[in-house]
Amino acid sequence: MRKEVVLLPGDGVGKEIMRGAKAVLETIASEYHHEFVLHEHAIGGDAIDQHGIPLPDDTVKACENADAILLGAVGGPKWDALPAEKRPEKGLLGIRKALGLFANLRPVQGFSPLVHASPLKTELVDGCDILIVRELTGGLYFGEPSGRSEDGQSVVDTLSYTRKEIERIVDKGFQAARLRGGHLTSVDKANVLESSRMWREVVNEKAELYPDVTVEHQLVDSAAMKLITNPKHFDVIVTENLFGDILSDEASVLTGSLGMLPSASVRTDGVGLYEPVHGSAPDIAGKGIVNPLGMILSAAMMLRHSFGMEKEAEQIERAVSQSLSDGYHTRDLNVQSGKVVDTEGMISKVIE
Ligand code: GGG
Repeated sequence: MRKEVVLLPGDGVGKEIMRGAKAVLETIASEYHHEFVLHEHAIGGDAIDQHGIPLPDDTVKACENADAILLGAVGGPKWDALPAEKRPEKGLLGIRKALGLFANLRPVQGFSPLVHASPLKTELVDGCDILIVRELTGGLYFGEPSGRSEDGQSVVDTLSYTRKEIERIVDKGFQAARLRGGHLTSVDKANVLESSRMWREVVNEKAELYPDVTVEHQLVDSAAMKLITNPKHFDVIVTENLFGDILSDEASVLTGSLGMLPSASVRTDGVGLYEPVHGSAPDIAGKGIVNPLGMILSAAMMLRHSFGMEKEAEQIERAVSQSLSDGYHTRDLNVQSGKVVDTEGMISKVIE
């Protein structure tokens, strides 16, 4: 198969982890006789430095024409003083919006060699397998008005959703729960927020269409607590943009490191964007020590979801698991035994 893939390395550790994705794609291409044509474009702070804006038109065009997109990370202190609309993060939010990528799938799956890497008790995390389905193009991150008053003394952000936007993401949650044989937890803040009350109404309506899925509602505060006190309670979690962003970082504790989590941002059909859940990690950028596995696992998700390459995706996941079983890990993982390797070392082990 021949596939056109746009690479958006972005900022901070973005370029270092993208090396890992490129290396696994090259290896898969040569083993399975595929051709991945890789086109690199700028986004975030990198695009601000090169073109003065976080999301240049040619990046959007290239993404629209691609078969899939791989993104590293955006943001960093270098651009902190910029006004909100010019910041690197606007590039990431903008590409999701421009492509209509409303559903962000964040699997939280522990690799057994890392079961002791989590600060939580082993019996809590062993066998954990959760999918967080996060709404990605609405809510507080996009609502208008958003900004600061002229005198700088007040601020506003707006949490808005249309019923249609809620329906399509809730459907994604139910479909995912159905495929996984079952249980959906809808997370909201319906005791306080009007948007959450509509969210709950939609979930109850949709539940009738998916009688094979058991559904429960949880308030986000208690869901956050339960995620680390009883994580095995959860199978699929569906939630709005901000709650999903926060809960998925929290859930990464179950896997031992935020550096382990991949994600897929998709729409009903067409192009998908794949990126690790973590950000640009400016504190370790350029040191060659970042964990590349979240990025490599995102490339595996791309092969599976966008190209239907199940065998190839499984091979990458097995290679990651094998490298960890062989004792190799980056220093973000709190593993007592084994060998600490740098980013390149980890990439080489997976390729091997
Ligand atoms: N790879 C994810 C990333 O770059 N995160 C930084 C960020 O701005 N995240 C906001 C979000 O994911 O909505």
